Amino acid sequence: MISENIKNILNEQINKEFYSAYLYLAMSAFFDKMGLYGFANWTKVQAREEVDHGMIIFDYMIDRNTPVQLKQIDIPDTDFQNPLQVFEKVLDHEKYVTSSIDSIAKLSLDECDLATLNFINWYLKEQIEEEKNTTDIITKLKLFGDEEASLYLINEELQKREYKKHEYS
Ligand code: OFO
Repeated sequence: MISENIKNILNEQINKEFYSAYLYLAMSAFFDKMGLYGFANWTKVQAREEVDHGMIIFDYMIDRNTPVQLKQIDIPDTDFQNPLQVFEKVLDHEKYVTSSIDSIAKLSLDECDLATLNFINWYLKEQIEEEKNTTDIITKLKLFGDEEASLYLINEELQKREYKKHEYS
């Protein structure tokens, strides 16, 4: 049986994952408007992965016979100016999500809920990848992003990202 504290923190995390999807969709719309379709594609694919992250927690709670409480999703930040500034926001956001996942791991440990600890381990690994992918894009933007030709090439690279349903493993 999942404790009240774990139930609450998992419900909050579902909300954070769906907020992440909203945030990436807002970014995708911004890039689309700028004509940066590769950036728009990358952020839209990420939005779909965030929905998968939320659904994986949803399914875990159902499997553990724990009540799911869907909370209101905040309006995402839309103060976007240019690709570098947007990806810096992405990194800040993903660091915030990493700290929430860390809190779930810590609470699971404190409460000796080893099943949830084992479950959340997948998210800990996922966050390492998300922060790394974002940092790589920021590095490229800082090195080359000011030149139009380079921005075009980065945009082409981001266009290649394809959505694959994120499966829990
Ligand atoms: Fe769900 O990892 Fe990003 O936010």
